Amino acid sequence: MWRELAVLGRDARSGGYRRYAWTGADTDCRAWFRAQAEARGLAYELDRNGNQWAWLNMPSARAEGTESADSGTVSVGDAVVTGSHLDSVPDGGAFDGPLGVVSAFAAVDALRARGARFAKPLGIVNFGDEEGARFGLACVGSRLSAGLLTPERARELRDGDGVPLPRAMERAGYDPDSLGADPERLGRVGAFVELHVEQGRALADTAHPVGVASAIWPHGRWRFDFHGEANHAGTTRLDDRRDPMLTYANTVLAARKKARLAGALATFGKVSVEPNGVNAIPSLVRGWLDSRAADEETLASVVAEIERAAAERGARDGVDVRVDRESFTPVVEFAHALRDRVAATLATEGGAGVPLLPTGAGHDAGILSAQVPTAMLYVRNPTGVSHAPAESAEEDDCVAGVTALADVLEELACR
Ligand code: HGY
Ligand code: MN
Ligand code: MN
Ligand code: MN
Repeated sequence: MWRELAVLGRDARSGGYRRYAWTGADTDCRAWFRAQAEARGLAYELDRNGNQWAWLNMPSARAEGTESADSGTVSVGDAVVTGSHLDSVPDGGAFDGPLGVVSAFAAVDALRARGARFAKPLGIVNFGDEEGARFGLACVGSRLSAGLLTPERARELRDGDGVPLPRAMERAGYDPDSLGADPERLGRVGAFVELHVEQGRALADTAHPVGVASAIWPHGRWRFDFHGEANHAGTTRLDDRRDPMLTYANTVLAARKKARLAGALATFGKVSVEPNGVNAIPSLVRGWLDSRAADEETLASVVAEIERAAAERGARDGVDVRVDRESFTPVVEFAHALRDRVAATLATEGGAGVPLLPTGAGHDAGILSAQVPTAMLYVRNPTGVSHAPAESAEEDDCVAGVTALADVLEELACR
């Protein structure tokens, strides 16, 4: 199962993955998901936002305790759901996302082999466009379903070539008219457990192949537009230039300094330049800031300081700076009751506790946590690298992850 998936959307030169939402690689991954579901006799469903579901035992559309969809509120059903995403960042690793989906199917196989008897519906989900690599907003599928992204705003999203999200969906054979909150489907879910490769080195030097998530740092994306004046690289005196690249470069340095002082993170990982000619001073540099911190106050103040530094430098350079917040995800503290139950299930005999880890990485589990009790398991990553081809996980640790996930699902769905 892993091998079939591992060839899809892989760049032969870098060894990284380019599985962007609604592209051919994404379509191939979706076909793989559906085939895995059908091969196991699971009931396959595509929801209104293009998220894929596979049910071992289907919950009724209106599970016990679910209020009317018209009320707008999601109340908690009793289904236990696991899964993650199959899309990737540019040149992403093999595990971020797919490990959670493959482990979900493998855990269902393990539970069947154990002869588990399910007291509750059990489902597997593949959330669409988690990374936001194409349209700039992360977790589009789960945000739409949770009502945290309006269909109007989703329809305005465009990729780098100007293709609107609805057009991209249509081209991939999906109906963009159906986008919207899905309280009825989410209302079936009583617990969502996402398994994910660890994206740092927190487990790498421990004896633990698996950890449990405690919290997700608040994080967001800000677009910085630096407007200067295009001119000739060979004839414009340095003092006469209004060079936005200079302002941008100083802003990157300031971001690093401010983030370090505050114990936060700040990254400019994407930049575009106009007109992008070797021998012309740019007219516009557009850089995207990704910033994260342990709490929202720190994050807000770091970003404000970076904005201030950009404006001050812009004034010196004759460059006009505009900043737009493109997305923001508040802090997530995973539901304590579910987290503690998961941790207790995984504690070894003799009581060695499983590590509880906070992370700066965003996840669909974080988006859903506002409405559904969610928990996450992390599988050790020996390189600690993620969002790059060197992302890794040992086979034994992946097996330990599947066993842990199966134990947790059994605890939650079979009692
Ligand atoms: O960028 C993130 O934190 C996530 O992996 N989407
Ligand atoms: Mn990721
Ligand atoms: Mn991920
Ligand atoms: Mn010339």
